Amino acid sequence: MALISIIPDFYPTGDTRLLARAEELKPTLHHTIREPMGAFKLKERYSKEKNDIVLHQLPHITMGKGENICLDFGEHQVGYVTLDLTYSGSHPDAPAFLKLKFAENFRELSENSLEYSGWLSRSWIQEEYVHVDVLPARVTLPRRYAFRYLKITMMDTSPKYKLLVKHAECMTETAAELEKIAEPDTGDEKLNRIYSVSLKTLADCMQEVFEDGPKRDRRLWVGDFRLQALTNYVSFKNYDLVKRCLYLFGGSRFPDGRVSACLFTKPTVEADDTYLMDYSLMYVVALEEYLQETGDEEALNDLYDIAMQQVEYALRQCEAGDVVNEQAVKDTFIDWGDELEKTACSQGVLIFALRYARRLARRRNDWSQANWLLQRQDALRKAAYERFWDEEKGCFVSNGQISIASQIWMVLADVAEPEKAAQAMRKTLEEMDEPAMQTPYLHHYYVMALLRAGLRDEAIAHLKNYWGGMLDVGADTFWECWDGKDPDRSPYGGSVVNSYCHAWSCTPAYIMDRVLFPHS
Ligand code: RAM
Repeated sequence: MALISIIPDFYPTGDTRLLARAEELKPTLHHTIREPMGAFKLKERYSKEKNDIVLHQLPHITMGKGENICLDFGEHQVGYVTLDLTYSGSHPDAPAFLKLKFAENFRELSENSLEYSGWLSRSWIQEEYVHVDVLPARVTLPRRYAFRYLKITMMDTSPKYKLLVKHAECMTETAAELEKIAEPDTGDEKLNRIYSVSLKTLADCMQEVFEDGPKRDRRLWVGDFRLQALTNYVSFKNYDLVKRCLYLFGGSRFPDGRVSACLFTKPTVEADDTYLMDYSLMYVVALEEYLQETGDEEALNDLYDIAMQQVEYALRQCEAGDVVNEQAVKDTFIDWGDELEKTACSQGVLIFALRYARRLARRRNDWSQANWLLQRQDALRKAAYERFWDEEKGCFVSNGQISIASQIWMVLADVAEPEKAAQAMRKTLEEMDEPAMQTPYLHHYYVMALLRAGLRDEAIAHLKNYWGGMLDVGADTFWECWDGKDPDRSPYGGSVVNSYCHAWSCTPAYIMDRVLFPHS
């Protein structure tokens, strides 16, 4: 499923007051210098076999035409790279022509980007061709990269000299201060590691906004943002960054007031012409959760109407019969994958968001709105139960399809009574394979639905199994997409553009801290 929305003559709103407030809340970025912890050569340019190099010998290892050296920075980095290059042999009589490839994990390092032909731009692949005219040289690359490995391939030199990589460093950049966070102590080694890696994932995505991924798309998406904000509350507690993002989304919207699914901040703040109904509803949820944490009256006053616009728009999509219409379903993301029938999910997200919208209305003492939202919530919940609950099958069925995603959103929306919710969720454990859940985004909501249905042990097991599965195959930050049964899976037609440090996978720390093992 390609998600490409192009609206001709799209002119998003620009609320200068909200955007000015967002600007004031811009975070300080912290920088650290990191050097490689190891190095190796790949046997062939795209091979998975490697020969290790003793690091202190690196400045003496020469590179001739076609040879490569891979620097291993030990863990995922986000930042700017500087290389000190020199030569051995005669004076260089031709430029050094290098290819630099940055990779978030080892798998990506040995992929040949020329084989990629997916629907997402190949320009996301982090590779550069560089000519160095004069050696020795200090080369500082202008782009910010997200990587653990840097492969330097000597595309061409001349027979008269060889290249030496004397030194390399990365100036990392993040709005988070990971070193100030205490080590987790869950009593379970795997959970501890999952906790730490989830915070490392979040830290690397915390830049001038909560980015979805520092490799790609490097921008604010509402669905990712809500999960980042939650995890931030149990860790870095950067409330201003959350507020900034709420104001950015509020400050540039669709002309009819809808919150865009994502937005650009450079060169100026501009909403993308992509609307996802579930994402715009997550704006409402994120605002209410932010207020739970901070009680920030200014934000409530400034953003309340915008939040209400989102639910009101979504509610207009289900005027006939209290079930979302086809357009709403088309506008709903939930997860990647074409096979998923999303009617129940779309309805579920709306009911879920109404719970938060009602809380907002109560905070604002807007009682008539709160009352109206309650009535709509009840009507939608009743309609959902009638339309989707299948007594014989003992679970929710969405237009003939039984999926885990439908159970998740019906359960999170409290559509069925607790016993039936538990029955439906148990069925997901036993017999619902297809359509498979594809991303940690949906897996997060899966864990939350298991917990809501009272299946705590199953939720913990899933957390360990799914996020732990990424650790088992070498993750040091959590990924955008992971399916242990299909490790090559990519929503984009090629895993070389997948992001391996992705915001929506950062929630295990939140789940452990707030839900599984809350501090007394
Ligand atoms: C992708 C991004 C982002 C997600 C959207 C729907 O492009 O990875 O994280 O929110 O899809």
